[in-house]
Amino acid sequence: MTNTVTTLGRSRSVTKAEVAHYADHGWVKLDALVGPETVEALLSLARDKLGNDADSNPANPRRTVGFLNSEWIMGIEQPAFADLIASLGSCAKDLLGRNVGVRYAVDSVVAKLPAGRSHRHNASEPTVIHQDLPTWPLDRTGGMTIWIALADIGEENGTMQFLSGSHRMGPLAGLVTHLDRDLTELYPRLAEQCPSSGHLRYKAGDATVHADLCAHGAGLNLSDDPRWAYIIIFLPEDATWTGGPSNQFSTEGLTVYQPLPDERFPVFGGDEG
Ligand SMILES: O=C(O)CCC(=O)C(=O)O
Repeated sequence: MTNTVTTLGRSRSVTKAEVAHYADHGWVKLDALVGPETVEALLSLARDKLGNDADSNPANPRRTVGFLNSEWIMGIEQPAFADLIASLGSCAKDLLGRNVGVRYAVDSVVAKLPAGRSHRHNASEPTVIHQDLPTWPLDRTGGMTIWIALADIGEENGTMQFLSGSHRMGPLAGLVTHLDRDLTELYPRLAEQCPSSGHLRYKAGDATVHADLCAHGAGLNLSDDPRWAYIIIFLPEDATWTGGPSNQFSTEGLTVYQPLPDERFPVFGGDEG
């Protein structure tokens, strides 16, 4: 691990208005969630993991999608991440809107590669509009992804759009079953029922949070640079494992219909948190 990660700082907290937006729409934009030093350290870590071109790491058999190159960070195991992850956990707890804590699941650095070039990794496709929960082996909703931009980016870089209100539509389909088709093709009324946020613009350090049932997708990265982000997933503390596989987190040692073990998936904002 490089010493750059020693500069990781805490995120800010979320406001009441942001909590209300998330509850209503299933996603929220959090401007300036983390500071410039933290962005710089995370970007440097991302470059260490994926290479400056975001295309130099070995092929990863776990990765099944063609729209991202990614590597797990497992910041939870590194003291330098403690403040950052605890503060993001506190944001997630406020957004969850239930009287239980949130559980860290996994964190990663991800990059969408520039379109129209040949790359080692197949990671330059548009992000198909999908929900996350149908491919997570869990018995309940409430999980969320905090997605932090590590550079200034907009639609031309292939940023995400969110279908507002789709978090209330129930599980519609698992991404693995519609990898080449948007959910809006499977459900033609979805786009009119759940209007799009439009492809968002982020400054470095801005973030979005999307609920595990909020449909989201992204276009092509038409710029010359990789679209870098740090993402972290929190789950409701009481979610239990249904016994299925996951390419998001390791299921080794989990017990069916029991919550994930605290040692590997620590809880923030629970009874003791
Ligand atoms: O970064 C992207 O384009 C997609 C990310 C995504 O689907 C997710 O974080 O759930």
